[in-house]
Amino acid sequence: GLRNLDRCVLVGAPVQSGTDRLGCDMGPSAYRAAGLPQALRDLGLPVEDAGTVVPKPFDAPAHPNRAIHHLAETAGWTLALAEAAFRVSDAARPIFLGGDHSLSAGTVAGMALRAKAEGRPLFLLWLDAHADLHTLDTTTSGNLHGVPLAYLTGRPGFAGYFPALDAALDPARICMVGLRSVDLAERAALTGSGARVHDMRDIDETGIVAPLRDFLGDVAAAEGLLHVSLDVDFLDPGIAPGVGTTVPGGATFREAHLIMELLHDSGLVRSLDLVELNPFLDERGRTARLMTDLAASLFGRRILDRPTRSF
Ligand code: EXY
Ligand code: MN
Ligand code: MN
Ligand code: MN
Repeated sequence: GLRNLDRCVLVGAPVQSGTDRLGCDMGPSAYRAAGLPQALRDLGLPVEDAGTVVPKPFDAPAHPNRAIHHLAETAGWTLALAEAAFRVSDAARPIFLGGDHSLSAGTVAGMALRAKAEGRPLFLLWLDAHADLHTLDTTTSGNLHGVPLAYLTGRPGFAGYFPALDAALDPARICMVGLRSVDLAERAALTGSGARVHDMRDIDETGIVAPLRDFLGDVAAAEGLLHVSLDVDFLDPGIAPGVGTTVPGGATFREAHLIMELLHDSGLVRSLDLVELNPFLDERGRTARLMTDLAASLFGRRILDRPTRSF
């Protein structure tokens, strides 16, 4: 589609209420310090800075699971980010600068409504070492960055504690890549869910190209739009140390760039989350710069010109 010609809109989402570490609220500044706006302008893309979202008040009762922290604050971010995403122009591609992965509860919900307003189904590519599929009842860490996909797919127990969803996301429209740390309760939810799940063993055995091309072909066939949610911990900690939940054996620099280039070639990407960067844990900004490079590849940066392949 013509998606690649639209302008980019940077939306600051300094959310850290989903983790029990501080630092993710410095993420948006770190992307700006790493030169993300200029890297996109260097590609000839108009770049608009929509500024920084602030959480809305959300009156949630205390939850019986006493491990959960910052529930009302995180639900307030979800409400604010869903509204911010829904308000994005149909001629602009938002890049949500996180902030921890709980922000995706809002951005994906809002983008699904935006896509619906444009008459298109929203598909989701979840690049992450983790499934983020805990419910408020199954989480043991109480960190709400581990629940966004459960909320978005309508798993039980969120009503009253999180904003009501317009519609649950059909797991058949979700592709997860990079899994290597999945808790028991999440495995049960994944089995038979209908989501396409590619853990790191799949990537090692079959590579990323075929499963990604297959998924993108289905998005194109459904005249859908794609939201990409890129968690820093999808990448190997050796190249991306600036994150609080590192898991050994992540994606390499080249695997990640290849995914971004295939996504750009598809012309299907509507929006992007860059999540879980914690600059306090980074090493002289190298993780912020890597994520900036990956975003530039997603928006079209290339070494050589080559014919793009339609899907
Ligand atoms: N599953 C673990 C938990 O629920 O605490 C780890 C979650 C990490 C979530 C990060 C954002 O990907
Ligand atoms: Mn995550
Ligand atoms: Mn993760
Ligand atoms: Mn905790």
